[in-house]
Amino acid sequence: MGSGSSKQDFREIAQHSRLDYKDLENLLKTFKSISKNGKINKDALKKTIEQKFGGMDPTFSNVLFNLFDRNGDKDIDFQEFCLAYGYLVNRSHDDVVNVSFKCLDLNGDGMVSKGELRSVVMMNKRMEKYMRHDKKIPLDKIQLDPKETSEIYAKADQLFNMLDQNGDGNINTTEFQNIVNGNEAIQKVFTDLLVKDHSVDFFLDKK
Ligand SMILES: [Ca+2]
Ligand SMILES: [Ca+2]
Ligand SMILES: [Ca+2]
Repeated sequence: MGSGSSKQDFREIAQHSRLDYKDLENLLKTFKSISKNGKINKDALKKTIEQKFGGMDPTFSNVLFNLFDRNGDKDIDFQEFCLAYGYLVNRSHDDVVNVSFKCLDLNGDGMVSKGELRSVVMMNKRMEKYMRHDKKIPLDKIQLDPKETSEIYAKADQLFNMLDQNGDGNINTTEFQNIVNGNEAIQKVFTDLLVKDHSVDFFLDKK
């Protein structure tokens, strides 16, 4: 799909993203203000996040970018933008498994390492703290104390060991799908981990 957003496109996007027409109109405005030639690249996304958050956590911008760039071509088009937004807002989604995997695979090599899982869990914790401080401290200045950090790592590692079924130190897509598909509790963990509801206001200033 190109950058031209005809009524037909809108209908299709509305159906898939579970967003209403009004939402899509607002999103299109936001999308146009961030995008160049109908696409948002990683730099443009970073800049937008920086403006909102004062500072930028690299893990966070990677997770977000992976969440949006569904086909992995390193650009976010309008349809992807809406789908991810709908995912964040509605929290009822069919592709939690695939999206989660992409968000966790920060370097895009097709596997989730222990370090990547730790980073994402850590990012989530910092985001929580950031919200608790009323966004007064820039996100990249939020620090966790050693006790918090070791607790987070322990939790992340426990999850990692559960997912790494063959014990080779990486989670591949098959392992991930096997465990996460059939397990709603784990799906919920990932939904909570990846991006919180309050993160939705990155782009839209809802009145
Ligand atoms: Ca894309
Ligand atoms: Ca990886
Ligand atoms: Ca493995």
